[in-house]
Amino acid sequence: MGLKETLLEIKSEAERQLHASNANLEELRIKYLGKKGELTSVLRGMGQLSPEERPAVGALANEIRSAIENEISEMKAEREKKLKALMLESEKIDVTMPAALPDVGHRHPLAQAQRELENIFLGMGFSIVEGPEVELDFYNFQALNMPEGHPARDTQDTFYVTDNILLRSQTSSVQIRTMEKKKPPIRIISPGRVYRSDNADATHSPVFHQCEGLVVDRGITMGDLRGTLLILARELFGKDTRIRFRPHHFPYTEPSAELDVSCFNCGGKGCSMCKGEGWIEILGCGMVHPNVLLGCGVDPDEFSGFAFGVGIERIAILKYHIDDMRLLYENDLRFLSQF
Ligand code: 2NL
Repeated sequence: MGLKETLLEIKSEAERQLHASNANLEELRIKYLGKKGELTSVLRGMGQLSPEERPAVGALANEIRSAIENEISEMKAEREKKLKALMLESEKIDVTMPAALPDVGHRHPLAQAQRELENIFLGMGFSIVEGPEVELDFYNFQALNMPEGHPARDTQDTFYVTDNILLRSQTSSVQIRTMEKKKPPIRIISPGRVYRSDNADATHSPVFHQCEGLVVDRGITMGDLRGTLLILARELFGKDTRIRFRPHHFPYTEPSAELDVSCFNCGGKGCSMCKGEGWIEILGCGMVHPNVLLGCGVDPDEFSGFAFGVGIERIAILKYHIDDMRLLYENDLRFLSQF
């Protein structure tokens, strides 16, 4: 067989292989057109031809080479186009699809209760004041008419940093600091975290939250205290809520009282919520003791004031029907998402 026939044979074989299904185009390119490829080795044999034959065979070889070359690059381009179309189809993004919404949380029930208290008092013209949780013995006890050795210190036993520095057991310390700095009229609440050396159970926690209130001005009476707390009770538990004072004792108020609200569950008839009493205790209060005013540089002959302290956990538990305070600290979303 002459070179010409060999070339034509190569051409038709190349074409057959290229059009076989799943032909490996790169492999075939190397096989036919590469340095060690079939066309190259044929061209190497050109030396045996007579000078007259060479141009025609050379031209034919070149023609076949470029035909195969073109065929392969066209097929490659075709395949790439198909692949791209396939990818465009399969990776299509529908920008009109609704977005995956992030999980939206909400305020912790304790924070909700605190906000509610704050808003009620802001509405009555009170300001919100904050202060340190690590406090001097003076502001937590002495200034509140509880000198060293006073028995009431035991009921408010807390955690000590040194003999003189402790974690505040009530936010009254913030109000003492306010009275020291600012002349009456004073109308403030001080919400915040407080500490007691208590073991945790359904109704106690060594860390809890309190909102204290203080009003000092000329002519402030127990009537102002009652009116303020009645508004608080009605805002918290409904407009038909009634209140009553029960006599009590705190070293920092005189007289002192505990405040009950009529049961918001039964309206006062007696039920499981109020343990048959018709009344539920919600806070402690009283008229600021003259010794406390004097210690802060406020003249008790010119000014008088009332104060109260309410546990924020207590309000949250009552309002949201929570039966164990510890649930408020566990941060279990199955619990929290219910409020
Ligand atoms: C409670 C209720 C109370 C006060 C807190 C207070 C603050 C100042 C002066 C006088 Cl600066 N009193 N706060 C008054 C009565 C009750 O808390 O059950 N405490 C153990």
